[in-house]
Amino acid sequence: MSTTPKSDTIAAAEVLVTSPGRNFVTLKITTTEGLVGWGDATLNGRELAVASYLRDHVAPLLIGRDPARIEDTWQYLYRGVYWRRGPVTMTSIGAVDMALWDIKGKTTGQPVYQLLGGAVRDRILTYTHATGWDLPQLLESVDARREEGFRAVRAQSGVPGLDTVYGVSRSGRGYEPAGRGAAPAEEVWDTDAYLRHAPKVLTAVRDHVGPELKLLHDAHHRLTPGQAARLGRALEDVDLFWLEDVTPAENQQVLRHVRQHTTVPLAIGEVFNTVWECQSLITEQLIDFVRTCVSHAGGISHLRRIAALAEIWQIRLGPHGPSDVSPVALAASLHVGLATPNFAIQEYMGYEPLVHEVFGHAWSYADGHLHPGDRPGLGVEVDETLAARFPYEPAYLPVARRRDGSMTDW
Ligand code: GCO
Ligand code: MG
Repeated sequence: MSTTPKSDTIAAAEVLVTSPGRNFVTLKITTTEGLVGWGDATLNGRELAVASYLRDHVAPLLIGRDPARIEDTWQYLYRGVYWRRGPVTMTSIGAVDMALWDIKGKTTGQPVYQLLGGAVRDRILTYTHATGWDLPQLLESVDARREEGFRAVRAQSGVPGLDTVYGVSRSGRGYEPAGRGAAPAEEVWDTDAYLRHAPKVLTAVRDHVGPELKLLHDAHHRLTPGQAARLGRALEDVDLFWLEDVTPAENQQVLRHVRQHTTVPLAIGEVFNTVWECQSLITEQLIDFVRTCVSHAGGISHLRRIAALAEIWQIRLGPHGPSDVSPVALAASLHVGLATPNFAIQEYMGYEPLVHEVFGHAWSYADGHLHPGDRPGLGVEVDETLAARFPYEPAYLPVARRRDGSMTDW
Protein backbone atom coordinates (compact mmCIF):
# COMPACT_ATOMS: atom_id res chain seq x y z
CA MET A 1 0.00 0.00 0.00
CA SER A 2 1.29 3.43 -0.84
CA THR A 3 2.46 5.57 2.07
CA THR A 4 2.05 8.75 0.03
CA PRO A 5 -1.28 10.53 0.47
CA LYS A 6 -3.45 9.47 -2.50
CA SER A 7 -3.79 13.06 -3.57
CA ASP A 8 -0.05 13.52 -4.03
CA THR A 9 0.96 13.35 -7.66
CA ILE A 10 3.92 14.53 -9.70
CA ALA A 11 3.34 18.18 -10.52
CA ALA A 12 6.57 19.06 -12.33
CA ALA A 13 9.75 17.50 -13.66
CA GLU A 14 12.44 20.04 -14.52
CA VAL A 15 15.96 19.61 -15.83
CA LEU A 16 18.82 21.78 -14.56
CA VAL A 17 22.05 21.93 -16.54
CA THR A 18 24.82 23.60 -14.61
CA SER A 19 28.57 23.85 -14.94
CA PRO A 20 30.22 24.78 -11.64
CA GLY A 21 33.65 23.82 -12.97
CA ARG A 22 32.25 20.90 -14.98
CA ASN A 23 28.85 20.02 -16.45
CA PHE A 24 26.10 18.33 -14.45
CA VAL A 25 22.53 17.50 -15.45
CA THR A 26 20.07 17.27 -12.57
CA LEU A 27 16.42 16.27 -12.53
CA LYS A 28 14.05 17.93 -10.08
CA ILE A 29 10.69 16.30 -9.49
CA THR A 30 8.10 18.26 -7.49
CA THR A 31 4.86 16.81 -6.17
CA THR A 32 1.52 18.56 -5.65
CA GLU A 33 2.20 18.32 -1.88
CA GLY A 34 5.37 20.35 -2.46
CA LEU A 35 7.90 17.56 -1.95
CA VAL A 36 11.03 17.75 -4.07
CA GLY A 37 13.15 14.82 -5.30
CA TRP A 38 16.55 15.11 -6.97
CA GLY A 39 18.20 12.81 -9.50
CA ASP A 40 21.55 12.93 -11.31
CA ALA A 41 21.33 12.67 -15.12
CA THR A 42 24.92 13.55 -16.03
CA LEU A 43 26.40 11.68 -18.99
CA ASN A 44 29.89 13.00 -19.58
CA GLY A 45 30.24 14.63 -23.01
CA ARG A 46 26.62 13.88 -23.98
CA GLU A 47 24.86 15.96 -21.32
CA LEU A 48 22.38 17.70 -23.58
CA ALA A 49 21.14 14.45 -25.11
CA VAL A 50 19.97 13.26 -21.68
CA ALA A 51 18.58 16.71 -20.84
CA SER A 52 16.46 16.59 -24.00
CA TYR A 53 15.38 12.98 -23.43
CA LEU A 54 14.13 13.95 -19.99
CA ARG A 55 12.59 17.30 -20.93
CA ASP A 56 11.04 16.30 -24.23
CA HIS A 57 10.10 12.67 -23.71
CA VAL A 58 9.97 11.76 -20.03
CA ALA A 59 8.81 14.84 -18.08
CA PRO A 60 5.43 15.04 -19.86
CA LEU A 61 4.76 11.38 -18.99
CA LEU A 62 5.51 11.89 -15.31
CA ILE A 63 2.98 14.63 -14.64
CA GLY A 64 0.01 13.30 -12.70
CA ARG A 65 1.68 9.99 -11.78
CA ASP A 66 1.82 8.71 -8.20
CA PRO A 67 5.40 9.41 -6.95
CA ALA A 68 5.16 6.42 -4.56
CA ARG A 69 5.04 3.98 -7.49
CA ILE A 70 8.79 3.85 -8.06
CA GLU A 71 8.97 0.35 -9.52
CA ASP A 72 5.95 0.82 -11.74
CA THR A 73 7.40 4.07 -13.10
CA TRP A 74 10.71 2.30 -13.75
CA GLN A 75 8.94 -0.49 -15.65
CA TYR A 76 6.82 2.05 -17.53
CA LEU A 77 9.84 4.05 -18.69
CA TYR A 78 11.93 0.95 -19.48
CA ARG A 79 9.36 -1.33 -21.12
CA GLY A 80 7.27 1.49 -22.49
CA VAL A 81 9.96 2.89 -24.74
CA TYR A 82 10.52 -0.09 -27.10
CA TRP A 83 14.00 1.32 -27.98
CA ARG A 84 15.23 0.21 -24.64
CA ARG A 85 18.60 0.30 -22.86
CA GLY A 86 21.58 2.43 -23.89
CA PRO A 87 23.29 5.16 -21.85
CA VAL A 88 20.92 8.04 -22.67
CA THR A 89 17.75 6.12 -21.85
CA MET A 90 19.14 4.41 -18.76
CA THR A 91 20.68 7.60 -17.37
CA SER A 92 17.31 9.30 -17.77
CA ILE A 93 15.48 6.43 -16.05
CA GLY A 94 18.16 6.46 -13.35
CA ALA A 95 17.53 10.14 -12.61
CA VAL A 96 13.76 9.59 -12.30
CA ASP A 97 14.32 6.58 -10.06
CA MET A 98 16.69 8.47 -7.73
CA ALA A 99 14.31 11.43 -7.51
CA LEU A 100 11.37 9.17 -6.63
CA TRP A 101 13.36 7.38 -3.90
CA ASP A 102 14.31 10.83 -2.58
CA ILE A 103 10.61 11.76 -2.45
CA LYS A 104 9.66 8.47 -0.77
CA GLY A 105 12.27 9.16 1.88
CA LYS A 106 10.92 12.63 2.48
CA THR A 107 7.35 11.34 2.56
CA THR A 108 8.21 8.75 5.21
CA GLY A 109 10.82 10.85 7.05
CA GLN A 110 13.44 8.15 6.47
CA PRO A 111 16.85 8.15 4.81
CA VAL A 112 16.66 6.00 1.67
CA TYR A 113 18.96 3.32 3.12
CA GLN A 114 16.31 2.59 5.77
CA LEU A 115 13.74 2.00 3.05
CA LEU A 116 16.14 -0.43 1.37
CA GLY A 117 16.20 -2.64 4.47
CA GLY A 118 18.44 -0.64 6.79
CA ALA A 119 22.18 -0.53 7.32
CA VAL A 120 24.18 -3.74 6.94
CA ARG A 121 27.41 -1.91 7.75
CA ASP A 122 28.43 1.15 9.74
CA ARG A 123 30.34 2.91 6.99
CA ILE A 124 31.40 2.42 3.39
CA LEU A 125 35.00 1.82 2.37
CA THR A 126 36.07 4.22 -0.35
CA TYR A 127 38.99 4.60 -2.72
CA THR A 128 40.32 7.73 -4.31
CA HIS A 129 42.82 8.55 -7.05
CA ALA A 130 46.57 9.08 -6.80
CA THR A 131 48.23 10.42 -9.88
CA GLY A 132 51.78 11.31 -10.83
CA TRP A 133 53.49 11.93 -14.13
CA ASP A 134 56.60 10.15 -12.86
CA LEU A 135 57.20 7.75 -9.98
CA PRO A 136 58.33 10.30 -7.35
CA GLN A 137 55.22 12.41 -8.07
CA LEU A 138 53.00 9.34 -7.89
CA LEU A 139 54.47 8.22 -4.55
CA GLU A 140 53.97 11.73 -3.20
CA SER A 141 50.36 11.64 -4.35
CA VAL A 142 49.79 8.20 -2.79
CA ASP A 143 51.27 9.44 0.49
CA ALA A 144 49.03 12.53 0.43
CA ARG A 145 45.94 10.31 -0.02
CA ARG A 146 47.06 8.11 2.88
CA GLU A 147 47.46 11.19 5.04
CA GLU A 148 43.86 12.08 4.20
CA GLY A 149 42.93 8.71 5.70
CA PHE A 150 42.30 6.67 2.56
CA ARG A 151 42.93 2.93 2.94
CA ALA A 152 42.38 2.25 -0.75
CA VAL A 153 44.04 4.21 -3.55
CA ARG A 154 44.00 3.95 -7.33
CA ALA A 155 47.47 4.59 -8.77
CA GLN A 156 47.96 5.93 -12.32
CA SER A 157 51.19 7.26 -13.79
CA GLY A 158 52.57 8.78 -16.97
CA VAL A 159 54.25 6.62 -19.58
CA PRO A 160 57.69 7.50 -21.03
CA GLY A 161 57.34 8.67 -24.62
CA LEU A 162 53.68 9.70 -24.33
CA ASP A 163 52.44 13.25 -23.78
CA THR A 164 49.03 12.38 -22.35
CA VAL A 165 47.87 9.36 -20.40
CA TYR A 166 44.42 8.54 -19.01
CA GLY A 167 44.10 9.37 -15.33
CA VAL A 168 47.20 11.55 -15.07
CA SER A 169 47.66 15.28 -15.11
CA ARG A 170 51.02 16.45 -16.38
CA SER A 171 50.77 19.74 -14.55
CA GLY A 172 50.50 17.95 -11.21
CA ARG A 173 47.06 19.53 -10.69
CA GLY A 174 43.96 17.40 -10.20
CA TYR A 175 43.03 15.21 -13.17
CA GLU A 176 39.75 15.93 -14.98
CA PRO A 177 39.12 13.85 -18.09
CA ALA A 178 36.54 16.10 -19.78
CA GLY A 179 38.12 19.06 -21.58
CA ARG A 180 36.25 22.26 -22.32
CA GLY A 181 35.81 23.16 -25.96
CA ALA A 182 33.71 22.42 -29.01
CA ALA A 183 35.52 19.18 -29.91
CA PRO A 184 37.34 16.41 -28.03
CA ALA A 185 41.09 16.65 -27.45
CA GLU A 186 43.08 14.10 -29.46
CA GLU A 187 45.59 11.99 -27.54
CA VAL A 188 48.26 9.63 -28.83
CA TRP A 189 48.29 6.21 -27.20
CA ASP A 190 50.84 3.37 -27.31
CA THR A 191 49.83 0.20 -25.48
CA ASP A 192 53.26 -1.41 -25.76
CA ALA A 193 54.89 1.54 -24.03
CA TYR A 194 52.25 1.36 -21.28
CA LEU A 195 52.75 -2.39 -20.81
CA ARG A 196 56.52 -1.98 -20.48
CA HIS A 197 56.07 0.67 -17.82
CA ALA A 198 52.96 -0.03 -15.72
CA PRO A 199 54.19 -3.20 -13.89
CA LYS A 200 57.41 -1.42 -12.81
CA VAL A 201 55.46 1.54 -11.46
CA LEU A 202 52.86 -0.50 -9.59
CA THR A 203 55.53 -2.76 -8.11
CA ALA A 204 57.40 0.31 -6.87
CA VAL A 205 54.20 1.70 -5.34
CA ARG A 206 53.56 -1.57 -3.51
CA ASP A 207 57.17 -1.62 -2.22
CA HIS A 208 56.71 1.95 -1.01
CA VAL A 209 53.39 1.51 0.82
CA GLY A 210 53.81 -1.99 2.28
CA PRO A 211 51.17 -4.74 2.27
CA GLU A 212 48.17 -3.10 3.97
CA LEU A 213 47.05 -0.35 1.60
CA LYS A 214 44.52 -1.50 -0.99
CA LEU A 215 45.93 -0.65 -4.40
CA LEU A 216 43.84 -0.34 -7.55
CA HIS A 217 44.68 0.40 -11.17
CA ASP A 218 42.55 1.30 -14.23
CA ALA A 219 43.68 0.10 -17.68
CA HIS A 220 40.72 2.03 -19.18
CA HIS A 221 39.58 -0.41 -21.89
CA ARG A 222 42.84 -0.42 -23.85
CA LEU A 223 44.21 -3.96 -24.00
CA THR A 224 43.69 -7.02 -26.15
CA PRO A 225 42.89 -10.26 -24.26
CA GLY A 226 46.51 -11.42 -24.64
CA GLN A 227 47.88 -8.13 -23.36
CA ALA A 228 45.43 -8.18 -20.46
CA ALA A 229 46.51 -11.70 -19.50
CA ARG A 230 50.17 -10.66 -19.60
CA LEU A 231 49.55 -7.55 -17.52
CA GLY A 232 47.56 -9.55 -14.98
CA ARG A 233 50.43 -12.03 -14.61
CA ALA A 234 53.00 -9.27 -14.31
CA LEU A 235 50.95 -7.72 -11.49
CA GLU A 236 50.26 -10.87 -9.43
CA ASP A 237 52.86 -9.98 -6.78
CA VAL A 238 51.60 -6.40 -6.47
CA ASP A 239 48.48 -7.83 -4.79
CA LEU A 240 46.07 -5.40 -6.41
CA PHE A 241 42.62 -4.94 -4.90
CA TRP A 242 41.48 -4.77 -8.51
CA LEU A 243 42.63 -4.23 -12.06
CA GLU A 244 39.93 -2.28 -13.89
CA ASP A 245 38.61 -2.35 -17.46
CA VAL A 246 41.41 -4.38 -19.01
CA THR A 247 39.64 -4.88 -22.35
CA PRO A 248 36.95 -2.86 -24.18
CA ALA A 249 33.67 -3.45 -22.36
CA GLU A 250 31.71 -4.87 -25.29
CA ASN A 251 34.17 -7.73 -25.64
CA GLN A 252 33.00 -9.96 -22.82
CA GLN A 253 33.85 -13.54 -23.75
CA VAL A 254 37.55 -12.62 -24.10
CA LEU A 255 37.73 -12.42 -20.34
CA ARG A 256 37.65 -16.21 -20.24
CA HIS A 257 41.15 -16.10 -21.74
CA VAL A 258 42.29 -13.50 -19.20
CA ARG A 259 40.89 -15.58 -16.32
CA GLN A 260 42.77 -18.69 -17.48
CA HIS A 261 46.06 -16.87 -17.11
CA THR A 262 45.80 -14.68 -14.05
CA THR A 263 44.13 -14.48 -10.66
CA VAL A 264 44.37 -10.68 -10.49
CA PRO A 265 40.90 -9.47 -9.37
CA LEU A 266 39.04 -7.86 -12.28
CA ALA A 267 36.60 -4.94 -12.06
CA ILE A 268 34.41 -4.00 -15.03
CA GLY A 269 31.15 -2.24 -15.75
CA GLU A 270 31.30 1.55 -15.41
CA VAL A 271 29.99 1.89 -18.97
CA PHE A 272 27.27 -0.76 -18.58
CA ASN A 273 23.70 0.42 -18.35
CA THR A 274 21.70 -2.66 -17.39
CA VAL A 275 21.88 -5.98 -15.57
CA TRP A 276 21.82 -7.72 -18.94
CA GLU A 277 25.26 -6.39 -19.83
CA CYS A 278 26.55 -7.71 -16.51
CA GLN A 279 24.77 -11.05 -16.78
CA SER A 280 27.36 -13.34 -18.37
CA LEU A 281 30.29 -11.64 -16.65
CA ILE A 282 28.60 -12.42 -13.35
CA THR A 283 27.19 -15.89 -14.01
CA GLU A 284 30.45 -17.08 -15.63
CA GLN A 285 32.40 -15.43 -12.81
CA LEU A 286 34.59 -13.54 -15.25
CA ILE A 287 34.89 -10.56 -12.92
CA ASP A 288 35.27 -9.97 -9.19
CA PHE A 289 33.68 -6.52 -8.95
CA VAL A 290 30.81 -4.89 -10.86
CA ARG A 291 31.44 -1.20 -11.49
CA THR A 292 27.95 -0.13 -12.66
CA CYS A 293 26.97 3.34 -11.60
CA VAL A 294 23.66 4.29 -10.01
CA SER A 295 23.18 7.15 -12.48
CA HIS A 296 24.09 5.33 -15.70
CA ALA A 297 22.46 2.01 -14.88
CA GLY A 298 18.85 2.87 -14.14
CA GLY A 299 19.03 4.26 -10.62
CA ILE A 300 18.75 2.74 -7.18
CA SER A 301 16.14 0.16 -8.19
CA HIS A 302 18.26 -1.27 -10.98
CA LEU A 303 21.60 -1.13 -9.15
CA ARG A 304 19.95 -3.25 -6.44
CA ARG A 305 18.97 -5.82 -9.10
CA ILE A 306 22.55 -5.97 -10.35
CA ALA A 307 23.74 -6.37 -6.77
CA ALA A 308 21.27 -9.17 -6.15
CA LEU A 309 22.43 -11.14 -9.20
CA ALA A 310 26.08 -10.54 -8.29
CA GLU A 311 25.55 -11.62 -4.68
CA ILE A 312 24.56 -15.14 -5.73
CA TRP A 313 27.91 -15.49 -7.49
CA GLN A 314 30.00 -13.93 -4.68
CA ILE A 315 30.75 -10.93 -6.84
CA ARG A 316 30.79 -7.55 -5.15
CA LEU A 317 29.88 -4.00 -6.13
CA GLY A 318 32.44 -1.22 -6.48
CA PRO A 319 30.45 1.55 -8.17
CA HIS A 320 31.82 4.28 -10.38
CA GLY A 321 32.29 7.62 -8.61
CA PRO A 322 34.41 10.01 -10.67
CA SER A 323 33.92 13.78 -10.88
CA ASP A 324 31.24 13.34 -13.57
CA VAL A 325 28.98 11.42 -11.17
CA SER A 326 27.34 14.29 -9.26
CA PRO A 327 27.01 14.46 -5.46
CA VAL A 328 23.34 13.49 -5.99
CA ALA A 329 24.25 10.14 -7.56
CA LEU A 330 27.03 9.66 -5.04
CA ALA A 331 24.41 10.03 -2.30
CA ALA A 332 22.20 7.43 -4.01
CA SER A 333 25.13 5.05 -4.36
CA LEU A 334 25.95 5.43 -0.67
CA HIS A 335 22.37 4.65 0.39
CA VAL A 336 22.60 1.48 -1.70
CA GLY A 337 26.05 0.79 -0.24
CA LEU A 338 24.96 1.03 3.36
CA ALA A 339 22.06 -1.38 2.80
CA THR A 340 23.58 -3.91 0.37
CA PRO A 341 25.57 -6.88 1.72
CA ASN A 342 27.84 -7.38 -1.31
CA PHE A 343 28.80 -3.73 -1.68
CA ALA A 344 32.61 -3.67 -1.41
CA ILE A 345 33.87 -0.17 -2.06
CA GLN A 346 32.80 3.20 -3.46
CA GLU A 347 35.01 5.23 -5.80
CA TYR A 348 35.29 8.82 -4.56
CA MET A 349 37.30 11.07 -6.83
CA GLY A 350 36.10 14.16 -4.95
CA TYR A 351 34.76 17.51 -6.15
CA GLU A 352 35.87 21.11 -6.38
CA PRO A 353 34.58 23.24 -3.44
CA LEU A 354 32.03 24.98 -5.71
CA VAL A 355 30.40 21.63 -6.55
CA HIS A 356 29.86 20.96 -2.83
CA GLU A 357 28.19 24.39 -2.60
CA VAL A 358 25.82 23.81 -5.52
CA PHE A 359 24.98 20.28 -4.36
CA GLY A 360 24.67 20.48 -0.57
CA HIS A 361 24.73 16.98 0.90
CA ALA A 362 24.33 15.00 4.10
CA TRP A 363 26.88 12.40 3.03
CA SER A 364 30.30 12.75 4.53
CA TYR A 365 33.84 11.44 4.30
CA ALA A 366 35.92 10.47 7.31
CA ASP A 367 38.89 8.21 7.80
CA GLY A 368 38.79 6.41 4.45
CA HIS A 369 35.05 5.83 4.59
CA LEU A 370 31.83 7.48 3.39
CA HIS A 371 28.39 7.60 5.02
CA PRO A 372 25.14 8.79 3.38
CA GLY A 373 23.94 10.63 6.48
CA ASP A 374 20.51 10.43 8.10
CA ARG A 375 18.48 13.16 6.47
CA PRO A 376 15.18 11.98 4.96
CA GLY A 377 15.49 10.89 1.34
CA LEU A 378 18.88 11.09 -0.37
CA GLY A 379 19.98 14.01 1.80
CA VAL A 380 20.94 16.39 -1.01
CA GLU A 381 19.70 19.90 -1.67
CA VAL A 382 20.57 21.74 -4.85
CA ASP A 383 21.17 25.48 -4.65
CA GLU A 384 19.29 26.44 -7.80
CA THR A 385 20.23 30.12 -7.67
CA LEU A 386 23.91 29.29 -7.49
CA ALA A 387 23.54 26.57 -10.16
CA ALA A 388 21.93 29.08 -12.54
CA ARG A 389 25.07 31.22 -12.43
CA PHE A 390 27.04 28.51 -14.25
CA PRO A 391 25.43 27.67 -17.59
CA TYR A 392 26.39 24.62 -19.68
CA GLU A 393 29.76 24.78 -21.40
CA PRO A 394 30.59 22.38 -24.23
CA ALA A 395 33.06 19.78 -22.96
CA TYR A 396 34.12 16.39 -24.24
CA LEU A 397 36.11 13.37 -23.17
CA PRO A 398 39.27 12.97 -25.25
CA VAL A 399 39.65 10.59 -28.17
CA ALA A 400 42.77 8.49 -28.71
CA ARG A 401 44.83 7.59 -31.76
CA ARG A 402 47.69 5.13 -32.15
CA ARG A 403 51.08 6.40 -33.26
CA ASP A 404 50.10 5.68 -36.89
CA GLY A 405 47.09 7.97 -36.61
CA SER A 406 44.39 5.27 -36.43
CA MET A 407 41.65 5.57 -33.83
CA THR A 408 41.76 3.44 -30.70
CA ASP A 409 39.78 3.26 -27.45
CA TRP A 410 40.25 6.15 -25.04
C1 GCO B 1 36.98 5.82 -13.38
C2 GCO B 1 36.65 6.15 -14.78
C3 GCO B 1 36.51 7.60 -15.12
C4 GCO B 1 36.02 7.76 -16.55
C5 GCO B 1 35.12 8.94 -16.65
C6 GCO B 1 34.56 9.13 -18.03
O1 GCO B 1 37.32 4.68 -13.15
O2 GCO B 1 36.83 6.68 -12.53
O3 GCO B 1 37.36 5.37 -15.68
O4 GCO B 1 37.63 8.36 -14.85
O5 GCO B 1 37.07 7.89 -17.44
O6 GCO B 1 34.09 8.78 -15.75
O7 GCO B 1 33.51 10.03 -18.00
MG1 MG C 1 37.41 3.42 -14.75
